[in-house]
Amino acid sequence: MTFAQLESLTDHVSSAGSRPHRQIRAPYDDSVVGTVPLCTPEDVRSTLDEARAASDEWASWPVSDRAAVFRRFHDAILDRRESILDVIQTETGKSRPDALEEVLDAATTARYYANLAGRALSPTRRSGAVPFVTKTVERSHPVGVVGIISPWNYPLSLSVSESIPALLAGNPVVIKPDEGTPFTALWALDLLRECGLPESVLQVVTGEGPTLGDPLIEGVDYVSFTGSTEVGRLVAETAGRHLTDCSLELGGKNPLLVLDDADVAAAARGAVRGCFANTGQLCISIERIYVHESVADEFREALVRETKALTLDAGYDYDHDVGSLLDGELLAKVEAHVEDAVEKGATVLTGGRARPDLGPYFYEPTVLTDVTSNMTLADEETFGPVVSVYEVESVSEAIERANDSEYGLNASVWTENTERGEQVAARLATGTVNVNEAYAAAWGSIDAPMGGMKNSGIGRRHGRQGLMKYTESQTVATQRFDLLS
Ligand code: TXE
Repeated sequence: MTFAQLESLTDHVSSAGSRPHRQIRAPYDDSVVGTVPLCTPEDVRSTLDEARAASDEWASWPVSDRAAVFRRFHDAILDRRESILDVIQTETGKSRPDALEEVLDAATTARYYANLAGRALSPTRRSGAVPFVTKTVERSHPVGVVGIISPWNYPLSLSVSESIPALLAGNPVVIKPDEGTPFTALWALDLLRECGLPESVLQVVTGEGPTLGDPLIEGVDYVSFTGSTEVGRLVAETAGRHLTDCSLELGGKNPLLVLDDADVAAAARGAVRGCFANTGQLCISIERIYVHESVADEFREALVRETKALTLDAGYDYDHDVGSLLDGELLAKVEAHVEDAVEKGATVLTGGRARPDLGPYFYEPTVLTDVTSNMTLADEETFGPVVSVYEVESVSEAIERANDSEYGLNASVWTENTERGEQVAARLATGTVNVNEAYAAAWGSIDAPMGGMKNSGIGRRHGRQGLMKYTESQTVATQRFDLLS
């Protein structure tokens, strides 16, 4: 898409013309690809007023009419995928296959919730206090206006896909995308309006999180946040002061366990996908591997071979597996983590260096060993293409070390005995566990909840929970005294 086409998307942002603008850069080459308005707290408040004014009308739409919008969106986004893939890649620098995952996620989410909403939102008969005399019904009402604060790593999935269940439940939504990656959400907003979504029902405010966060959280009835644990705490504090419900999907330091009876070649292939998908900038990405000593040599060798086989480059085609990091700040963090580890005695098995010849923020997929607890990356999230491999003597040790983290988002277990894998899964303190897969089984299942334990967050997305969190349940119990007399 051209500069002018991207800029025209900002017509959807309230007060767009009159505000200072921020330049948006393409990570592949650091070129400026467009500018977006920096909205003010006042813009957020007026956008929320507009959303609130649209609440009753939107809630009065039959669920089947709301669902029809998202069925059209499902088909439309797949038809126009080449265009949205270009936008996602332009502003994130990710590879084409990684961008495609987001588009498929948006389409699947639209279709899944369009099918589920009618059933899930229908009034449900419950047991009455006095059987036959009390008719007790649970109803699901929209929660009100929903605010979504989303990060840059999945600019479509974590903003627009997340808005779909909220909208289907009858709520207007205001999205605040990450300041550096706003065009994806604006592109999808444009398409949703074309598919019949009324203008005030979904809106996007662009600008800085610290400026727009509080006015957004203070003015909504539910906040969905995805981002860092640090900012998640601030969001929860503000929401708590206003007794506003929220869900938070935060960081991770996700472990992968290779048991002594694993198919080692398959585990290595799975680990490579788990560690380096989206250049490691993925909340459920694998950053720690615990491998049983009896298969450790074979596993390390296979992991290094598979990692070296990955292609790293810029390009708007399907020729490359791994793309760029987002920006210089993230590159500096990845470099600092690896340098600190190496200085303290870690060994680089492959990778371990930036690739300025490919673009300003490229970093090679990196496998480390000899990592010890005094190194920053031992427990801090790197959020880049870096994984540490540790040898363990037993399954119990692997489980104990996997659970020894402030985070609890995702885990992976590899064993030829799937029953054993499920037993290990039950002992892992993470919101999702993939047995003989690294992350795709849980991420790919739109019908099952995903989210974090411990400092990885509160609440779940996907599945029935991902819809019902955007509702208030109301119990109506009607007594029929005439039946008693
Ligand atoms: O996140 P931030 P960043 C982790 C990852 C990454 C680190 C920092 O480790 O390196 O967080 O990333 C908005 N009130 N994850 O800086 O700052 C901001 O504008 C309200 C894990 O991008 O948390 C953006 O829209 N909102 C993660 C969103 O919060 C505020 C994904 C996320 O930004 C705000 C991303 C404030 N005071 C990062 N300050 C995952 N789980 O996938 C900022 N924001």
